[in-house]
Amino acid sequence: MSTMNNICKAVIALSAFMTAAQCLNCRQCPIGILGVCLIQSEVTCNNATESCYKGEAQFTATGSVTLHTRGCLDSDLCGKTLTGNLLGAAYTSSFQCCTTNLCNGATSVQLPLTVALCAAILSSLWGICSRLRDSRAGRRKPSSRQAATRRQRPKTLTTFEVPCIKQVKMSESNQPKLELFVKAGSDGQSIGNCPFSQRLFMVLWLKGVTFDVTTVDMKRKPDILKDLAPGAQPPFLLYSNEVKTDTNKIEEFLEENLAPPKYPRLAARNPESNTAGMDVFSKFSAYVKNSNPQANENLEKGLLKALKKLDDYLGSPLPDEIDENSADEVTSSSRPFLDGQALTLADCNLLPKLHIVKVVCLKYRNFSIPQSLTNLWRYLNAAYAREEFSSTCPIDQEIHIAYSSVAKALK
Ligand SMILES: N[C@@H](CCC(=O)N[C@@H](CS)C(=O)NCC(=O)O)C(=O)O
Repeated sequence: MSTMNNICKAVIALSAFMTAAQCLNCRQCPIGILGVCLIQSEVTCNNATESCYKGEAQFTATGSVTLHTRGCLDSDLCGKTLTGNLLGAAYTSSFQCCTTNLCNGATSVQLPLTVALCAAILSSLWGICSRLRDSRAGRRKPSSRQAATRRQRPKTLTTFEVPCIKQVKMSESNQPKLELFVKAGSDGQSIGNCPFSQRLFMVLWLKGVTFDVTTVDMKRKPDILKDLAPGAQPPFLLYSNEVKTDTNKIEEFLEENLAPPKYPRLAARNPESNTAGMDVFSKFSAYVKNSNPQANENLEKGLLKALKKLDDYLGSPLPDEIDENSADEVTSSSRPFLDGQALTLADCNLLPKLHIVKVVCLKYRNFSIPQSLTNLWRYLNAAYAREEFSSTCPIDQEIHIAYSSVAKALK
């Protein structure tokens, strides 16, 4: 399992170097020999100044080996023939560009993961095409922030740190195209503070389906979204070519359409799990929005009461934890999640909000969830240990920024 994980991470790490990102989609072939592309995928270019390109590099000494590459390229290199020197060998390279989606080649091929991995390793070791491009285009390595978000990629080979659309497609093709648009952070790229977006992100991840995630910068909403979902706020889901904008309905739709036997059922079995912790967020909002020092204590008590109620739910056995045939009476529960051993829709709804409560209360009220709420802490720790939750959380600073004008100073 962990070997598989490492393999996936290796593929992701390698492909991260080979791909660029943003709104124009291009065919990407990091390396092709004799007209055959070794690993082909789609890529979304990094910025508006890039075009799709087909490139050829010929080593002048031999004249016989021509390398082909495809991908995104700074437009000012288009049509140029360049000469250079790579590892002591002189080469000339030329780039032909075009500027419409996927204009630089034929339909992508889907390679099995192992083949793709080998090709990726091969081309990465070789590194010729990227060096050719990078030495000419002056491309920088990804920044540490980008590198950090890349590490968070889901196992589905989905990326979610870039605006617009991008995914290295190496998985099954017989499923509808799914794309989740989530709110972007203050940098316009990373995941923003939006519990609805995180909820759906978690649902899709838990379903085990392949999907794209696109962060939407609310300050400069891409035109494509103005057409797709005018006036709507993220999250939205694009399912085949249909846009859905209501979080609850999207969740229902996914549960109905991505159902067993192919996909897991995620609904909680006990209806109480869906309402447990429901009042935590409203009590939290009242607590952090208040600026009157006299009211603070009572509002904090209100939040504590709601947290304690949730703690009690998590510490009380569910009906299926009580064995009717056993002589021992079961009086407590040590289950990790709201509805039992597995994450359910109830957790996807509550956890993003609890995370915000934890982060905002510490920053703006110096308040921490009491350690005495052991069931609640068991729950939170179990959740943070799961990638579906921890990798879909915005960074704390995003939450701080989002609440900087909402949380009021006490005076
Ligand atoms: N589409 C959602 C509502 C989404 C929503 O309220 N999104 C918030 C963030 S979680 C938003 O985008 N607010 C505007 C903003 O943050 O600029 C629904 O109706 O279920």
